[in-house]
Amino acid sequence: MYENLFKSPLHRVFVYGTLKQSEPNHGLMKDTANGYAKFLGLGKTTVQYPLVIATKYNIPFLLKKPNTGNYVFGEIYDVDSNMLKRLDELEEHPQFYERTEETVLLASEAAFKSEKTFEEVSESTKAWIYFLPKFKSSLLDGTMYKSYSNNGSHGLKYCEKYVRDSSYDHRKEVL
Ligand code: PCA
Repeated sequence: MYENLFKSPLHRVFVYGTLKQSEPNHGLMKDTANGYAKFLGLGKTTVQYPLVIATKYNIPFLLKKPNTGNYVFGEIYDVDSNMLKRLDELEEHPQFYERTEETVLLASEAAFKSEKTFEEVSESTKAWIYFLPKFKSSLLDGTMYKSYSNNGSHGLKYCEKYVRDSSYDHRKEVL
């Protein structure tokens, strides 16, 4: 498996939604059949963006509207090209979500637990983020989160892809 690292460059990804640890799509990143993924630490955006939960499937979206919403927390991984391809398939990049490379802060989990601020214990790095580039402006009327959890007090449980109604186009709710 590691020999693939010689063939495949690594790509740094900031995940903020269902791909995080303990969230519904994290299994995809843990499955070595999909490629390689190494957890580097916690991440925080250096620009405010709206993080919303939308559609009847309760999908988290980071909206490409800088300087609106919050500095959003997530997790940062280095992944190989095979894994990146799987992530792109899941997020339907670039037809639905679109990933762009952004400057983010990276902190080890241990450092985050100290008394210091995230900014004090983190370093700046570039990472790919899956955004919704174009969206209905009504999405900005709802709650904007600082971080995503499927089990949050919002009660908006994510509906996984395999149980969705194939005749229903949820994209119409947000595009
Ligand atoms: N998965 C991607 C984008 C939104 C989602 O649920 C992520 O976790 O970053």
